[in-house]
This record gives sequence, C-alpha cells and structure tokens, in this order.
Amino acid sequence: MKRLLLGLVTIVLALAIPLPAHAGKAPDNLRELSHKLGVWIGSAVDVTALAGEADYRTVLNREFTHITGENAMKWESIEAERGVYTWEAADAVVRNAQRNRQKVRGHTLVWHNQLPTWLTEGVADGSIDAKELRKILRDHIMTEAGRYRGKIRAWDVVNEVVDDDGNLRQTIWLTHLGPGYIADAFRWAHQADPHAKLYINDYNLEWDTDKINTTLNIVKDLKAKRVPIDGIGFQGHLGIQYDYPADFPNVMRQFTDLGLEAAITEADVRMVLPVTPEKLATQADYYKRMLSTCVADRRCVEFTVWGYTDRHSWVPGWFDGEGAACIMDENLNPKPAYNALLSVRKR
Ligand code: 9MR
Repeated sequence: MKRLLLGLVTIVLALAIPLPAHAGKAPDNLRELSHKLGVWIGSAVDVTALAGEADYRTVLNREFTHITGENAMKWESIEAERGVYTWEAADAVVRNAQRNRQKVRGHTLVWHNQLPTWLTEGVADGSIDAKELRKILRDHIMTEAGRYRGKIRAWDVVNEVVDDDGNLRQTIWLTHLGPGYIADAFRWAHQADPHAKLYINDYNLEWDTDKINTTLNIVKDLKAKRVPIDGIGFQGHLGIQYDYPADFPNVMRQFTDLGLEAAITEADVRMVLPVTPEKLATQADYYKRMLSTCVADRRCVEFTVWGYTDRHSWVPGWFDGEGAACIMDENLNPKPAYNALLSVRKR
C-alpha cells in the first residue's frame, strides 16, 4: 500500500512538473538549438556551393532548420531573358529543404536590385510604360509565388522599400506605379500562395529611427486597408566597428505589437580585418544578442544568417578591408559566435 501510494505520488509529481523538451542537455548543434528554442534557425544558401561542395552541404543540412536562396529566387536569376524562366537554382533550394526538413524563406519578389536588364532598360527607354510595368510585376509575382505555392514558409514580398532618409525609396516601382505597388504586391502574393507568411524586409531597421517610423507607418496603413501582411524582417547586417543597436528589442516589439510575426532574416556581423580574438569575442556577443532578441519576443519565429561560412560571404566583395562576418570560418570550423549562439537559452 505504501509502495502504491509512493508510486502514485511520483506519477502525480511527474505530471505536475512538465519538463521542457531536451531539458538539461546543452544542444550539440544549431538544429538541436532550434528545436530547443522553438525558433527556426536558418542560413542563406549559395546554390553553386550547395551543388559543388560536399562539406558545405553536409554542414548546412546538419545545422539549419530554415534556408533562404541567397540569389536563386531573385528576378534576374529566374527571368534573365523576358519570358524565359530558369528555375534550376531556385528549385535546388526548395528540393534541398524538402529532403532535409528545412523551411524556406522566399527572397525576394519586389526589389530594386538584381532586376533583369530587359526590364530596367525597357523602363528607361520608355518601351515599357506604366500600365505594362504593372502587369509585368503582377505576372512575376503570380508566376514565382505560384510555382512554389505551399512550399515557401515565408516570402520577402517587398525588400528595402524605404531609403536611408526614411522616404519611400525612389525605384522604378515607386516612380512608375506610385506607392500603391506595395499593397498590390502583397495582394498578388497572397493570391498566388495563400498560406505563405508575407513579409516586408529591410536593413538598418534594428536602429535607424527614420526607417523604423516610416516602415511602421507602411505596416499600419497596409493593415488598415486589410492588405495581407504577416511579418517584419530585420536583415541584421551589423559590424563590430559600430555600437550594438541596444534598442533592437524595443524596435522589434513595436512591430510585433501590431500583430506581425518577426524574423531576423540576414544576420551577419562584419569586422575590419585582420581578425583578432578580441574582435571575434565582440562578434560573438553581437550574434548572441541578436538571437536573444528573437528568443525574447514570442512573435519572433526565425533567425537566419546571411551565409554561415566565411568561405561564401558577400561582405569582402562589398566592404573594402572588411570580412570574417560569419559564424564559421573558411574551413567550416565554428567561430566563437557559433558557440555563443549555442549558449542562448529560452526566455
Ligand atoms: O548576398 C547577396 C550577394 O551575393 C549579391 O551580390 C547582392 C546583390 O545585391 O545581394 C546580396 O544579398 C543582399 C540581399 O539580397 C538583400 N539584403 C542585402 C544583402 C547583402 O547585400
């Protein structure tokens, strides 16, 4: 009888104190961390490396639960020649995700960079007028988002639509279609893929007050018009030569309080070379704070790095004398930043 009572008490106690999944054990890799935190942890993917480098592929698929094609889904990649679609690279991203239990961020439907020349030249020389341009944009969104309907967790529908002064960016879209192109893009994307989460995505949104305020106003306006917008993407391109954007958690909250989900979509932390242990420690701290910001906001669902290895990073090509921005080095060895991410704990 005593034994039975003791047994019962043990069972009741065990039921009463639910342990979090994987409690106690430190995660061995980012995939485990992702499950533990309940936040997808992603990387941008270089499709050439994915096809040609076995070690790159192995690490990508071991570590990440979410992927973004770094360039594969951009307009110039899929329709360099008008009406001729090249889906191989984009398909490779989606296929890799399906085989490796990864979600996909589609990047990006409307942007001012990496547009095909037939489009930019046609607009410049007047052979494509505003009416035709609007149809071209609609067809592009319907075709691309439609092709991957049901296979993309989240789309960056519009990317970098606010400039560094906090004005709507002067692009062919704004100039020829007017500000309504943003709402149109979301509506078309929703029509093409009703279950994908639809995002507005930008850089410097972690700290740039002008950009933050304008973007908040865009979101409020879209919501007031019942435009289907679901998420805010903070790119998270930081550099250790600048102070860490300490207000980022509050900024994220301003957006999530509007009912949006949030994601950090392109995190990397560059430095002025050469690399030193001190710089790597600062970099680790910046990465950790970014992931912690996401983990602390219950509406933040994804933390994606813009490439996971210094072997393939956009940074050295864009910032003279800077680099080493990723969480693994050229040989795919984890840097302090990788271990700092592993140490992040649930809110
Ligand atoms: O990483 C991308 C690089 O390979 C391209 O050359 C570049 C062209 O603009 O775009 C880079 O990715 C950008 C992303 O699509 C949007 N946010 C900024 C990223 C870094 O420039």
